[in-house]
Amino acid sequence: MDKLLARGSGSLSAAARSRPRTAVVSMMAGVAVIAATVAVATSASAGTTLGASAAEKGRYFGTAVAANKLSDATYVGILNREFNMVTPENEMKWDATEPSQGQFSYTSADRIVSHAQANGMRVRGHALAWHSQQPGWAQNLSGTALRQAMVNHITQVATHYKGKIYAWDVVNEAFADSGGGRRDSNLQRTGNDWIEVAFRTARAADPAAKLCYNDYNTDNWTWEKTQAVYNMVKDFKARGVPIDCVGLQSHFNSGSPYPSNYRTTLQNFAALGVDVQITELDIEGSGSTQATTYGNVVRDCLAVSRCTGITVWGIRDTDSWRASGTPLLFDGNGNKKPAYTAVLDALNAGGTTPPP
Ligand code: G2I
Repeated sequence: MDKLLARGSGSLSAAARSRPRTAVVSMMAGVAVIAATVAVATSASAGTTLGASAAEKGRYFGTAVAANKLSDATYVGILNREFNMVTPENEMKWDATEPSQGQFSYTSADRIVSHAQANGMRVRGHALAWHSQQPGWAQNLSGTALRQAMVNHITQVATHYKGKIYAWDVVNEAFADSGGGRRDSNLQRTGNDWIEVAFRTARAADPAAKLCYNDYNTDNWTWEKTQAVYNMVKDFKARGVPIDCVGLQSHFNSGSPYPSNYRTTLQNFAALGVDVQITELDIEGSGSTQATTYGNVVRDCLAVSRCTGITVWGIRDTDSWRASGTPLLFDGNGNKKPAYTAVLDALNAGGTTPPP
């Protein structure tokens, strides 16, 4: 148990989520009875929800959450039952948190963080520095002024959430889709060191948060973009730039399919001495084909000891940024899809082996 808690695993959240069910008993009985009831409730939920099953493997299972859906009872019911990590889908981005320069706005993001804390879920922060979803004032800056604005933004936001974030996507999508280089952006034009400056700034503001580099199309080991990110992480580790994790977004579809070497990619990043997290998983398709791919992704993560968790990019297909591709685990009515069952079965396979 200590080991699970020390890793900050979902065992804590499984216990937390069992509390409402035990409330009546708790009022009537003594400490020993409460403890026994919690234990029974916890083991009863293990293996039957994504979060509890992932926790049994020393991992988390998360979802992107939109603050404006927290009033949707079906949505919240699934969220609270199945997940033990959340990522604000848009609410922590630069345009949301600093709409005017130096004026910070945390209402929507705070709502998600409060919901997570009240329900025993942890939070992945997304994202501190990104070329997209910048407020207009930042889009219009360049050079030293933009660099200073980025540093101030990271300092302010990471300080506001200090102690509440399991992992930050410090920098998002900084590499070009082809050619093996950086993506051109206003941030890139402030100097090639902008990424390491972002990581050092985040570390100074919240030393306990894991600091991640997050990107898409970095799943196939043979792709130039994957190699480019790998080389940056290797360089950061060699030079002592503070980086703790790599996020593979893993948005899969016919143009960017699940690659057969995905496990190799996870293993190779992990071998650099960073955690690997699947941060925005969605897989377009339906039925058994989609379910098989979801199961493969879960099995790949479980095969790599430093693959510490999986986050899907939304709850129901209708919540997805790619809704027409029906890429998620629940249908529009909130019913479990075959993909859900494949994920749960993959998480439960092999019994209750201890976390790696
Ligand atoms: O594009 C999928 C994801 C790729 N990786 C980074 C993620 O941050 C990104 O998430 C998506 C959100 O799922 C969308 O919800 O990021 C999009 C923006 O880049 C989000 O879309 C935006 C719309 O473009 C806006 O028009 C809208 O106001 O969502 C906003 C809030 O609903």
